[in-house]
Amino acid sequence: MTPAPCDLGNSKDSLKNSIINHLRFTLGAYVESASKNDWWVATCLAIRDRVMDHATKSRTLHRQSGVRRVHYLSLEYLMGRLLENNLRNSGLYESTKAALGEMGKDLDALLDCEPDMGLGNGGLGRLAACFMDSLSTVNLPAIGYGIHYEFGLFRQEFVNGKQVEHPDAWMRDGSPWKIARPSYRQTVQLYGRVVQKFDDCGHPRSEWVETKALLGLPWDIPIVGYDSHTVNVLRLWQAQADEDFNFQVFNEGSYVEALRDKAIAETVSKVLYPNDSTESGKELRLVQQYFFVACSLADIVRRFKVGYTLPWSEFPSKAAIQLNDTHPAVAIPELMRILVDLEGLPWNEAWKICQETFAYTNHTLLPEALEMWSVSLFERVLPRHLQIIYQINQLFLEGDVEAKWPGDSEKKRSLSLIEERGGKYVRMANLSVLGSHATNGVAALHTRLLCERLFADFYALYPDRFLNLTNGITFRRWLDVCNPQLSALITETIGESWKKNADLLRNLDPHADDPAFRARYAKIKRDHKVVLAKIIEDECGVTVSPDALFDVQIKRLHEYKRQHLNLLNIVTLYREILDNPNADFHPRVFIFGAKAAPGYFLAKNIIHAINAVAAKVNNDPRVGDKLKVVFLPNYRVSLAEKIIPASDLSEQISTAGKEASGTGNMKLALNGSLTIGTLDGANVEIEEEVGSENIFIFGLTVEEVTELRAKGYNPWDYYWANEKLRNTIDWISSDYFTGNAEEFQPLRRSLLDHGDPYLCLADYQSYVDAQAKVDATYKDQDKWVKMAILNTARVGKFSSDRTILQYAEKVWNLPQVPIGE
Ligand code: GL7
Repeated sequence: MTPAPCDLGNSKDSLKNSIINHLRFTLGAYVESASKNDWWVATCLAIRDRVMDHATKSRTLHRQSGVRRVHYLSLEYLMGRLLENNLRNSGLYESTKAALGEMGKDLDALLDCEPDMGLGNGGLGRLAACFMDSLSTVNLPAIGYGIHYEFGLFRQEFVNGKQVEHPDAWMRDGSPWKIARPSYRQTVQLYGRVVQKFDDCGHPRSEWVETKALLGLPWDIPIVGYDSHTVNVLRLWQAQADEDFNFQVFNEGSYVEALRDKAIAETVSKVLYPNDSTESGKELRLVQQYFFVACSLADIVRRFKVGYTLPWSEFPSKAAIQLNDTHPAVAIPELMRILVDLEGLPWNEAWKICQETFAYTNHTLLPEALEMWSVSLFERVLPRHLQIIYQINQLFLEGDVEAKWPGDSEKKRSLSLIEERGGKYVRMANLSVLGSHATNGVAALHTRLLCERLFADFYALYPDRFLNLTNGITFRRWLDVCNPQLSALITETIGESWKKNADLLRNLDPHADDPAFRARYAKIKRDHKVVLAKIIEDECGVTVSPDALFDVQIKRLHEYKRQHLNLLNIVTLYREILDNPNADFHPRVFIFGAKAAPGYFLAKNIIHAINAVAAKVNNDPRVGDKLKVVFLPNYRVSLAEKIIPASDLSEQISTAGKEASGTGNMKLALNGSLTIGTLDGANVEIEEEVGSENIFIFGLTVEEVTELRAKGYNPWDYYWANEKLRNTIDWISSDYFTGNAEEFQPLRRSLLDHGDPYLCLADYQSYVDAQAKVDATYKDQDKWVKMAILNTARVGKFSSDRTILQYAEKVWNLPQVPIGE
């Protein structure tokens, strides 16, 4: 008997029925007495029902049509909240709001029930989330693979101005978006040793034996595209023990002992490493990387085997695999192991398949962020993979490298997959370049520096493998969801098509000259500032005026991002206000949001310094409303969504050559926040797009930085030559701000005694001058609003739809596959 189809219509009444049904039958609650959280869960489930059918349809169509799929491997996905995004993307926002409204519930209030899905550290993880949105929107067959962390990035609190970390139990109550797929569970091996055996034909085969086993349970999260029926999935692996517990020990009465292994196994997917750009060498991290890579590859291979009866040489025509940084690079030796050891392919054939399958995105030039694993650790955890890496290396050095540079041992040293100086390490970046057919940087400048510096020798060997794919952001979340008022004004002015073709935003350009349009645009900004002022009041206890200039720096806390340069300017302004109370200075609120890696001492010292300066400035009656400084705790995606639409000025002030791209810069510019920034990362391209008259560029260029360093940079020269700078640094490191002159000595020492590695002092005056220009410009509100509108109008290039279509064309060779109703 065919069951009656359930009513999954999109009308208000259908949605109402679905929500009520979920309240009653899934949650066991009555409409009259259900909690706010129950309503939120029931609403998510009603939407999920409508989405799941399309997920199944997408998967079936992708399989039946036999198209190539891309598999995005990333250790991080910073998804934030999903309900509003899914509602807006699927066009169900209005009907759901109406349905809930009829039942006396306010949708917007329910949205706040959702905990952020914070399975990432910063830009790299959020990029993966934006890419998932774009992949579904532009109808590309894709699967995202990652780890189902029980705890995401830590929750941050300030105690006496200092960062304190708390666990983020984002899914303590489960999540209505994820669906377990136990039938696709995988088993992963670890540790053990390798033995040489011979197969029935007498060929040698390596076998990995005496290993420990771990299970991977996949959880699927549907990814809803905008105005598209493609629903791809994000598949996250949860680690489980091989057996629930050891029966023998259990029978002897050691119940607790018996469960120990289970607990150890589960630590593998317990927590996201809270490091941004740094730190490797932790065994658990390597185990995490291999665990999710092995599960994902087994899943991809399973799909290839059940879907087709094709020779292995056709594998790359069905599966593209993108490595999001080097974190999943162990996938390269893992695929070799599968092909050579398990499937019996000759080495060269397997290697060709690998290179055709993989592509690698590099996200950083920072030397300390380039992953290296000690050979001894690698050998213990993944003995067979180390052998494979050695063999890849030997063939490479004796083959292509020797052919190009005969007898040149220096070249071999630099290109080797093994670093030999100061202990032996596996260089994951070199492995990634060598095992892929494409390596890309994430902004034009970054890619140029990859080719000229980091991978210069690889570039000389394989110039065609390198390309630039400038990052992007999804305009749905970063405009439509976080700023629906501006989104509506744009749609009213130029039509709706910009949501799928961001270049059309250029049609707003002429409206910058229309005073009526400017007034509406300015009002939307001010309304957001009122909302943010309320959040600041609630979170920081500081009253700020929405008429002040909101100056925003939101990003991870890192010396290269130079929050401390921002602080130097703030303290300079503070002093100027005290020295010259009648100066014509437009009131300003400096707003920070940033988490520091828990073990990054100087970053934490900088947070403390900003909070200490804030406490003084905000309570100094001589300053009044002219200057306020606030550090919003627990910066995360959902907070970014509130700050970005309310920002006037966007701080993108990294040392030139350090920020690979940046993506916050794009989000802020899109929402009409003008950039003050260096010629670093994607700032360079933002300037090209918006025009140099609509951005505040300052500071040394990459070439000037190199030159200065070559000459010998001495921060003391700047300190002695610039009285304002000297006073500022001395003041911060006095006892004025905390009563204890020792407190910020680490910061002072870094800036002076330790050589100011990120050149804050060298860029100080140029930054202060640029800030003065900002102040002067802001006083001319007509001009400022015009510049803001032109930023919104001209950043269409930075849509992640454009980025993803470039990946599809230039790297993955993927067709767009629209899914019908
Ligand atoms: C980063 C870069 O630092 C950042 O500039 C870039 O925008 C982002 C996405 O490509 O990747 N690299 C990195 O290791 N992290 C980043 O955010 C953590």
